[in-house]
Amino acid sequence: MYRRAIVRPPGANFANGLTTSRLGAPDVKLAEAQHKAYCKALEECGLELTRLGPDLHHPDSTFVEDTAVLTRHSAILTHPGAASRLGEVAGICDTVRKFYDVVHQIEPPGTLDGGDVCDAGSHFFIGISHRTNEEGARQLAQLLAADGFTSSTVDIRNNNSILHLKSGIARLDRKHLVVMEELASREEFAGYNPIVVSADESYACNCMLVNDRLLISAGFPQLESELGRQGYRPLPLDMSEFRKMDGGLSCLSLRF
Ligand code: CIR
Repeated sequence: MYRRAIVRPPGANFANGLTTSRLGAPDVKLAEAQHKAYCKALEECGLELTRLGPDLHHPDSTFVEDTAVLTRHSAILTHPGAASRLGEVAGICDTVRKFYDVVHQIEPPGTLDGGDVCDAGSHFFIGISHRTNEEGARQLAQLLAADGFTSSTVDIRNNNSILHLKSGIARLDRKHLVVMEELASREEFAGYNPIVVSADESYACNCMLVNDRLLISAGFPQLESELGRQGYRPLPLDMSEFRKMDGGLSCLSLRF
């Protein structure tokens, strides 16, 4: 069960953030409205929100998930792989310390984005991507191991359509993993019943189970109905403006 989440709305310069998508510039007002709806959905799932103010020094700072990995034992502040995002960590640190006595930090030359870290219960999948390097993954694995968690890496550097591991997978529970076609046959995920997402709905892989609801991007009917068939309760949210900046549902919050 999650009880809390940390969120930060997009700032007026959100459109100046990093992106590889060719979907055009985001409409900042619409992004703000979508962010409000996202926060409301988290509250409907029973979470108490800590709402940070917009950070105009960092246009990507609404994607708070990349700045920390929060487990039931400790918080691990990351060292993001994009230079323009490094300063975001200082902006989240004090908030994380309010909730965690034990706070670690990924140190250079390690780089790590929270979007590459998939919490699978007592195990963590760590994506090696163009943002998270092997040294960052090694440091995280060591910190997790000290708390009794196991971990394994998943190299996604050849999967050009995804920025982070969690752009392509979502672990729902002990049995179910939502996974994009390209990653579905990876041996790392043997042991799960894969819910394979077709290439045309791949963006929707980044969904998240928050207590009794499954938050999913709106506009992906095949995955939404499949999840319904499997007994989940999908709660669709419009993410169009965040998608334009390569962001998904999970990136917009730190849940714990
Ligand atoms: C970036 O390129 O870093 C941002 N524009 C998007 C980050 C999305 N975060 C995530 O998937 N965890």
